[in-house]
Parts: sequence; structure tokens; C-alpha cells
Amino acid sequence: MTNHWIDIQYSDAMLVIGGNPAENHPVSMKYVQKARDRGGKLISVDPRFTRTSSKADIYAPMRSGTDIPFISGLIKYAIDNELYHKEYVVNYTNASFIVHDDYKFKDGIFSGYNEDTRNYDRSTWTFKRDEDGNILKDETLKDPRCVWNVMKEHYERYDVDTVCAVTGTPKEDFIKVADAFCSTGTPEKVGTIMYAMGTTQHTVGSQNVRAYGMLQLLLGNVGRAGGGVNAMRGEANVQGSTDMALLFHIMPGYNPAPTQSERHKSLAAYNENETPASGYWSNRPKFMASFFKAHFGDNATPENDFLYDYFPKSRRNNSHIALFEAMYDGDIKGFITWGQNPIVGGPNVRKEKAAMEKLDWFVCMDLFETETATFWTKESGADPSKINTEVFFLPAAGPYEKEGSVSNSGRWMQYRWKAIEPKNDSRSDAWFVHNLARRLKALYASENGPIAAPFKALDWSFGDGDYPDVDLVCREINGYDLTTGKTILNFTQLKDDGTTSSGNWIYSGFYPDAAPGEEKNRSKNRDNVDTGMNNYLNWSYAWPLNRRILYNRASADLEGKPWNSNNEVIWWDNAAGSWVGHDVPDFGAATGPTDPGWKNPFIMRPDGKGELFTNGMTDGPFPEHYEPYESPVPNAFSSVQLNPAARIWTGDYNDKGDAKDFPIIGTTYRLSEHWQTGPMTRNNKWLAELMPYMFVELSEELAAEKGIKEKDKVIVSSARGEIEAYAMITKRFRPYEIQGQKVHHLGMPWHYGYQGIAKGSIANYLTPHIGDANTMIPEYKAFLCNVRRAEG
Ligand SMILES: Nc1nc2c(c(=O)[nH]1)N[C@H]1C(S)=C(S)[C@@H](COP(=O)(O)OP(=O)(O)OC[C@H]3O[C@@H](n4cnc5c(=O)[nH]c(N)nc54)[C@H](O)[C@@H]3O)O[C@H]1N2
Ligand SMILES: Nc1nc2c(c(=O)[nH]1)N[C@H]1C(S)=C(S)[C@@H](COP(=O)(O)OP(=O)(O)OC[C@H]3O[C@@H](n4cnc5c(=O)[nH]c(N)nc54)[C@H](O)[C@@H]3O)O[C@H]1N2
Ligand SMILES: [Mo]
Repeated sequence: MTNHWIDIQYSDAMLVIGGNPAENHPVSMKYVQKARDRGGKLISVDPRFTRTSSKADIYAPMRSGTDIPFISGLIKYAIDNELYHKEYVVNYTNASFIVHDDYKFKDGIFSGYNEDTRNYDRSTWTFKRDEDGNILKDETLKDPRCVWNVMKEHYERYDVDTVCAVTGTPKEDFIKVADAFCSTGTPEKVGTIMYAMGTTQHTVGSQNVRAYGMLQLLLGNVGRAGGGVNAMRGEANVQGSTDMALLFHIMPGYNPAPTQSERHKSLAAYNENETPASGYWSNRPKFMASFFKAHFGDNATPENDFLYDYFPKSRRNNSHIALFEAMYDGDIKGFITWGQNPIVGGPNVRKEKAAMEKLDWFVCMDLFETETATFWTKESGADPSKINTEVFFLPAAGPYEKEGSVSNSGRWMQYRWKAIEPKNDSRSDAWFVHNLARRLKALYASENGPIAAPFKALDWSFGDGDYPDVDLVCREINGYDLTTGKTILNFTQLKDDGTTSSGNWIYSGFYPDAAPGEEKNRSKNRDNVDTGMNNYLNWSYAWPLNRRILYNRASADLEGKPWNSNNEVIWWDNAAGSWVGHDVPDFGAATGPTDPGWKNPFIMRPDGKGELFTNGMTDGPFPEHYEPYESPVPNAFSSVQLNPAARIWTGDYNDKGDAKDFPIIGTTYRLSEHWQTGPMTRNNKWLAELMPYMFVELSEELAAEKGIKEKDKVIVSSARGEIEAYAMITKRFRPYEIQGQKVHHLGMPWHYGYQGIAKGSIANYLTPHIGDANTMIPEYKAFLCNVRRAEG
């Protein structure tokens, strides 16, 4: 989130699109309701009428996979009706930048496309520069090649009629949304966008999010209280897990993970190729050197390139689908699931199960014996006599049986204390990782060679106890000055010469050197006094630097005054010569009106401007509509059907369905009563009783066409498999009219499996192995299927 949960109350319009907070983030609804009490409007855009929709002032149905046309329609609407925040757009975004002469867009394809590799060369998605390298601009926005006009031309095709024909949204509903949300394009009003998996789980998932970002920049809604682009994160600590780099492509603190490419062949090459000349990321070499000092300790020196060579470099994309495809191909022989259950949660489960059946060894660390832990049993449909995998199960302690921090969607790092001791022989995840690391180090201590060397060099100084010393872990994450031994105040003190150490620069500052008797660990802060605009600066610690609203310079106008006196975040105090206010300023205190960066609120960008046009995506500088991998209709905006940069997986089990056999759009979603793949809720008697069976939700019209009655057993099929479920006939789904054609849409939860008390079919037998062109997140939310009554 750019903002945080409690801040939502300052919104005049809340566009909830691709998320269902009433069911999946219920506490947030308290702040949604506060905003509504102040006159704010709640807008719900969802293919299905959800409990969030039931609380909304405006509900607009939209078929799965069409967020880009919907938002592009709003972008065009705001431009055509001059509803955008002009001063903000001109000064705080790159609208005035002149685009590269060779940048082009034609019939769904941007310049630089290579059909064979399905990749773009992005060199023309850049700006024109003068001899000194300065970007050419036209702040009058008249130049036909400035971003503003190139963008306007790009979205010319997204008029309301075409948009509604594609999304299936009734025109009057679309106009209601457009009027309500675009009304926030003034200094007086602020709107927020709240999104989650309905947005991201698509072949265009990242561009969906970008479209939201562009709309918010146009309306001048980023950096302000009640504004922003707000991802409602999923698992309690999923924000923390990405911050700490549980994803393959990043290092802690969002530095790109080193790869085996030439660009990364040494730390110097990495720094040169990954470090911009300006913007906050110009500090990257300091973060990298400090990270390697944390990782390898005294063994890392400037002379040995901080042992960069010892750090693993990925040779392929290691995201979820790619891992399972590699496992199926025999390229991965061992597998550890550490708090995940892919045989229920992974896409195209038949493929993922077949992949696991080829493993030499498999380790599952979990609270429960999950479907994944038992993938080799008859119950899973496997033939155990043919599976040679050696399986280990390590019982893990649950969240309340251990201490540590969780970071919520608002980036608030909050400490949790242990409530009870772990049961029986279960151990905390920290225990597992600590002992695994120590045993591997011991195992390699007497060996030489390239595999032993990184283990020997690894610095693992978390005490001699059986359990790691949490304070030493905190110290390592925060970082310290190696010349004084003191923990550093925050990341502004990090250096690239090997004299500082920090495990994760963005968290640097949560554990500063404190005065005697003072609590160092700021994630334990629990002062619930409102420090202004409900930012609660003394409750928890928010990265970076305890800042609650990112890019908050943009909450103030060109003179440094809040755009609106009822919505103050920070402002420039001339007498004091510094920024002051209710939040930690994004700008250094001394950045005054004469500073060249005065009008550059987007401090992470080299040019300090919000990007209406970007070089940062694999699939285009502007979001463009492509149909989902499986879709019943042709793309109305170009002749390119699928995102041309999405990777396509073929081969065993990767069948693609077409509308002839599978004419219905299917989607998957969550229920309040169940959690994820279900072990934690389907093993709970009370929750199992509340939601005991797998079901599929159908419209009355589709049920009538198929002769299906309420509670009938039905078979839902896709090109990948079939599942059994009970029919639940509701008004929450309606047939869509898409490009003059009637299209049915159904949906189902994906929480069920064959272990635990409440059992049911695994929805992910239906979903395909295809993902987003940038992140590879699977397209769980839109696929083709069919439904029929089960025999007998
Ligand atoms: N009770 C409960 N709460 C949870 C979870 C849980 O399992 N149970 N899981 C947690 C986790 S890990 C996550 S990631 C979050 C997920 O939170 P959400 O994203 O809110 O969860 P979903 O129900 O998967 O999807 C949200 C909505 O997206 C809609 N949708 C489907 N396709 C599209 C589309 O193309 N566009 C748009 N705009 N909407 C679409 C669906 O109809 C659904 O109502 O929830 C978290 N909270
Ligand atoms: N069709 C479809 N599929 C989806 C989605 C969808 O919307 N539709 N959503 C996707 C999303 S957003 C997500 S996040 C994934 C989730 O996919 P997974 O992460 O695979 O699912 P979870 O059920 O959250 O798995 C968590 C496991 O960790 C165990 N566990 C809980 N606490 C601890 C602990 O402290 N330590 C250890 N070691 N284990 C613990 C639980 O018992 C459980 O088995 O599913 C994805 N799959
Ligand atoms: Mo998630």
C-alpha cells in the first residue's frame, strides 16, 4: 500500500476493484464505513456481486479479465471531460516529457517486439534528450509527442461504448462509476483504489495495477491522505515476506536478485547496470555492500567483491509455474514446502502433482498433514507403488507458539509475542532455519570446493542457543556500523565501502541505538495516541523511516502547502526551513523551494516524476487490453488476442480450452469462513461446519439452460480436468452481454481438498499453467469451463 488501512477513512471515493475486503479483509471495512460516514462513496467493481458490493454505493459488474478496458475507459473519461488534476499532472508526473522518436504502437503491439522470443526490446520506450542528456519537456502539453498526447492517442479507442461492450458492464453503471471516481481529480477531493487478487491473477495482472496507478496520477490522488494505490495484501505477513525476498527475483529490500547474465557477472557489473544516476536507487551499491556484509560478515571485503561470487545466481525464472515445469522436466529433484500447499493452491494441479511424483526427495514443514504432504497416496489419485520420492514431514509451530514480527499491508511492522509453547515435537520456523543453517555449516566445515565455500563463508552469528537470539536477528536486519559496533539510526547511514552491515535496508531504522532503558525495537511500539490524521507514528514501525504515506510530498502543492486544508499530510514551514506535519516527510528536511528536486515527489524515480509512460514493464509502456489465455471472445481493441509478452507453456497436461467446448468464463475466489488451501480452517470443526462442501456458484439463467437445480451435484470441466461440486444458484452472477453475444460466468471457492474435516474437490484442477508477463502470477481468475449435472 502507498497508504495504510486507517487512512482509508479520508477518502471521498473508494474504488474497490479486484478485491472483496468485506470478506477477505474485514477489518478494513471499519475504515471504509468511517469514510462513508463522512460522505465518501464506496464503489465495487467485480464480476460477482459480493458482500463488499452489498455495502457499496455503486456496484458495476465487469467480466473477469477486463480491468484494463474498464480503467482505460476511466482514463479517457477523465481526459475528455477535463476531470484530471492539471497542476499535479503537469508538475508531478512525466506528462510533459517528449517520447523517443521511434516509439510506436500499432494494432496491439508496441515498438521493439520480437515474435520469436515473445519479448520486447524496450529501448524506444524512453524519452528524447538534449546533448547534455536532459529529458526534453513541454510543460504546455501541446507537443504531439509529449507523454500526455501520446497517452491520449493511445486511449482514444477506449470510449465508453467499446469499453462496455468488452467488459459487459451496463453503460449507466460505468458512467456512475466514472462520475463518482473521476470527481476526485480536484485539489478538494481524494480517492483511493483498493485491489487484490481479482486484479493481479491475470496474464495482464501487473498492467492492471499500473492502470490503477496511472488513473490515480491523473486524478492527483497519490501521496495524499485517503488516496493512493492500495494492495490489500493476503497472508498476515505476506508484505513482510516480499520485503524479506521470499520471491526468487529480488533480494531483501527489493534489489534485483543476481542472475547468471553478463549484466551481473560481478558486483561492479551489477552495480553499474542496476544503479540509476539519480533518484533514491542511486544508493543501491550501499545497500548491496551492506547486505553482503550481513550475509558473509568479516569474510566479505571490498577486495573480494564482498563474496558476490558465492551468492546464488539464478539461471532461469524460478517463479511458481516455472519451478513445477522444471520439476516435471526432471531439472529439479528435491523440494521443500515451508508453509505452502501447492496441491490445492497451485494452478493446473494435475500437472503439479505429476511433477511432484518425479521427485527424489520432498520435505514438508507444516502445521498439518496437507494434500501436498500426501501427494503420493491413493487418496490423491496416485499409485504409491510407482512413486519413488522419499518424503519427510517436519511438524511446525503455529503463529501463536512463537515470537516475531508481521508486516501488514500498510508496511507496519508489528511485533507479536509468543502466547503458548509449541505442542509436542513441533518447532518454530526460526528453529528450523537456524538449525538447518548450523548443520549445513558443520557438514561442510571440513570440505573444500565450490559448494562448501559459500557455506563456510556464511556468517551465522545468532547465538549458541538451540533457538536463534531474536535480538541478534533484529540487529542484523537493521544494520550496524562496523567501526563503532553500534546499530545505525537508519539506512541513510549505510555505506558501500564495507564499513556498514544491514540485512534489509528498508527496515533499517526499526532497531536504532536507543538510550538506556528505552525500547530499541520499534516494532514493539504500542502508543495508540493519534499523532495527527490517524497516522499513529508511535504505534509499530512502518518502512521506510516510519513513513505512513509514501510520496507524501505530493500531498502539498507547488509552494509546499497542502492541496486542501482539510487533508493535510505534510507542508513546508518557511520559518523553520523544513517540512513538517503529520507524517515523516518523504523529502529530506532541508529540501527547500530553491532545491532543483522541489517538484519531484516520486523520489524512487530517477527523474522524481510519477510515470504515466514507463520503461519498467516487460509488456508495454501503457496498459493495453489483451484477452485472458482462455477467452470466449476475440479482442475488440486489436488483432492480438493474448498478452504478446506472456510466456506460454505447452507439453503434457498443458491443454488449452476453446469456447466451442468450454463456453463459460470461470473464476475462483475466497470465502470468509475458510483460509487459503484450507488446512487451518478445514481442520477446525466450527468452520468446517459453517462451510462444509465445495460448491460452484451459477446464475439462475445458466442453471435453467443446463437443467441444474439448487444443491444438485454438478461436474465443472476445463481442458485440464473435471471436478465435482454442489450447485449454488444465485443472483450474484448474471450472464454478460459481450460484443453482442451472451456469455455465462460462474465462480467457485478454491479452499477445498481431500485432507481435514471439510473435504471437497480441488478447484485448481481446472486452472491453467499461464501467468502474468511480468511476475508470472498464475491466471487463476479467468479461464474457460463448462458445467453439467452429475450422473445419478
Ligand atoms: N477469509 C479469508 N480471507 C483472506 C484469505 C482467505 O483465504 N480467506 N486469503 C488472503 C489472501 S492470501 C489474499 S491474496 C487475499 C485476496 O483477497 P481478494 O483478492 O479480495 O480475494 P478473492 O476472493 O480471491 O478475489 C477478489 C474478487 O476478485 C473478483 N474477480 C475475479 N476476477 C476479476 C477480474 O478480472 N477483475 C476484477 N476487478 N475482479 C475480479 C472475484 O469475484 C472476487 O470477488 O485475501 C486474504 N484474506
Ligand atoms: N484458484 C486459485 N488458486 C489460488 C488463489 C486463487 O485466488 N485462486 N490464490 C493464490 C494466493 S493469493 C495464495 S497466497 C496462494 C496460497 O497458497 P499456499 O501458500 O500454498 O496456501 P496456504 O493454505 O496459505 O498454505 C499455508 C500452509 O502453511 C501452513 N502454516 C500455517 N502457519 C504456518 C507456520 O507458522 N509455519 C509453517 N511452517 N507452516 C504454517 C498451513 O497449515 C498451510 O498448509 O494460493 C494461490 N492459489
Ligand atoms: Mo495471497
